[in-house]
Amino acid sequence: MRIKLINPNATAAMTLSMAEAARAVASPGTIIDSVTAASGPVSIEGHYDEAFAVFGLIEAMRADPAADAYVIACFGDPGLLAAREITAAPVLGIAEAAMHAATFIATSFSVVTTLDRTRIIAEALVRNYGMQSACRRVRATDLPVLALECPDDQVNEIILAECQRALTEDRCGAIVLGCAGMAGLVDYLRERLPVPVIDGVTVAIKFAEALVGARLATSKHGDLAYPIAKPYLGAMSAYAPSAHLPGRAGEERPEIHPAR
Ligand code: 2AL
Repeated sequence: MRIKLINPNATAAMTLSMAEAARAVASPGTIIDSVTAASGPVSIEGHYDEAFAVFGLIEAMRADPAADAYVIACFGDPGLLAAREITAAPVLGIAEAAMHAATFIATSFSVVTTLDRTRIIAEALVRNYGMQSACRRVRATDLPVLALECPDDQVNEIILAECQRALTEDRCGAIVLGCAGMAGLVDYLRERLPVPVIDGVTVAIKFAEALVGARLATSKHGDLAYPIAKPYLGAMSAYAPSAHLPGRAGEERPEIHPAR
């Protein structure tokens, strides 16, 4: 199977580190096909960044409609439901995947993320995903996302110290890493912390493999049905959903809803 790992920010160095983490856990028959957003913000650290990152995400999906599953590798899960609308393949967001993984192996978790404003966005995701009873706290490190691009000892120590505070102050049973850029830190943190450390990129890959293996596709009924065909005006015209849903010969799953 081929999983499209999409970094919705435009920083290629981050894509490389998350792809390495993904390939380290992928099953032998799984191809991790990673891609960096061709347009949009270099890091996603707020609502405005998220709104514009969705264009790069959708472009990446449209450029590759035949992937078996898609992983959106940003902890804000930007555009997750929009992405699920345009394909029948499973689409995983790393925040949702990580929080669910945490509840399978612990009764509580804390999230350690980047900036304080990102903390507030992650708290909203916790509520949105119904994780309030399991999530003890979302903690910020005040590190900008791009500080994780090639983390040095100081960055590693800041994240480790926040994880340690989570254990003593929140008494959580697991740590969820709140940024895709932290995927390469898992081994460093696991060696130093007595609880499971969950990186959303790797668990999203494993969930994607499980869903494809179980022959489960994204529902095309109700709000995840393909978008309603209509014109989009002005600069957004290229993103207008088309009226027809071409299926590839011999495939049940229709391709991603193309532009007209
Ligand atoms: C992120 C992330 O994972 N990638 C990015 O650009 N921004 N989210 C975050 N919480 O810092």
